[in-house]
Amino acid sequence: MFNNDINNIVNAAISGNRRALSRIISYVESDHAETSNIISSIKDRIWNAYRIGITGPPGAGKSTLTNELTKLFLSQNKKVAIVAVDPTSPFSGGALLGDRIRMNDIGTNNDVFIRSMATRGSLGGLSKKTNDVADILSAIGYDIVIIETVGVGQSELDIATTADTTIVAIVPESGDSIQAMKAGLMEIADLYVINKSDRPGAEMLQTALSAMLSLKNTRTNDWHPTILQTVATDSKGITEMMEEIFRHKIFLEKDDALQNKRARNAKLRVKEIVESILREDVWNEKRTNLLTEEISKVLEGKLSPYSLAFMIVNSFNKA
Ligand SMILES: Nc1nc2c(ncn2[C@@H]2O[C@H](COP(=O)(O)OP(=O)(O)O)[C@@H](O)[C@H]2O)c(=O)[nH]1
Ligand SMILES: [Mg+2]
Repeated sequence: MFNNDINNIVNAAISGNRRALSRIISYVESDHAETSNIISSIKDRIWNAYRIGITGPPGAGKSTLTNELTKLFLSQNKKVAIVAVDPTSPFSGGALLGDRIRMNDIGTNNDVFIRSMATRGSLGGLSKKTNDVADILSAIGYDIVIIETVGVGQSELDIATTADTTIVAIVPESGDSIQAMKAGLMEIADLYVINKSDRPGAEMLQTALSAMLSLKNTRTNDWHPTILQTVATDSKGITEMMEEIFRHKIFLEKDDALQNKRARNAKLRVKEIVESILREDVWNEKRTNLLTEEISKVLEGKLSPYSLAFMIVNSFNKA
């Protein structure tokens, strides 16, 4: 594909052509060779949107919260893009049916764009693709990009490397497991939302969580995560949730904290890209052959795995 074509599709997407936008997203999702050109062509616009990450266990109400939050943003004339990342879903590209149905009332709005992303059985590259898609949606002109990820394994931590504000959604039933809550999750949360607080146990969870948070070492100037109770299905607590997001945004925008956070995240991202380039580079035909040819010596005890690795690395340096 020529750069011209990419520019045409990107421009069409910017002027509101949703099919063009879907096409660009499909390119980066399928690891299309043009991904780097696509992102390069929008590089001066990728930071335009504010990025909100929402993570938590399956069924916590992340999609319902996102839906309600989006309605509020729309009432403030903001354009909202939603990326639903579900590594547990076997689907790819298209919409996750359940999410699509529930988000139906916002799904038909012209100022909302919803995209589901799933992996084909592997988690690898998902955070890279999520970043790419978030960049594209920012560049296209969405004011707010919301990224919903299911809190399983690494994906919940990855979200913090994309989001400006990270929300961790939990439910009263999480109370028992709150002690076991992963330290990593505690590090990334800017805002805790106890959803389904129409159910028993919300107060107890709030008390336990705030006790845990008070044990954390923080400096006075640090952001102190808030805990909110919501009932997403009744739109309860959603205004407060939005206000907290804006309060955090204002906090970050003071003293360059947002710039610093984005710089930290962008560094991780560039590192990840460098590693993927090197990884692809390293196992070319020559090195793959070298590995195949010499592996018998390792089995015969004539060459250590380390020596062979160094041989391969050195052939890399000479290449
Ligand atoms: N009782 C109650 N149910 C809720 C609430 N929020 C969401 N739900 C329901 O919980 C289920 C899972 O919600 P969903 O948003 O899909 O959760 P996700 O998997 O985290 O995205 C759905 O049936 C929702 O209607 C709430 O505040 N209270
Ligand atoms: Mg969901």
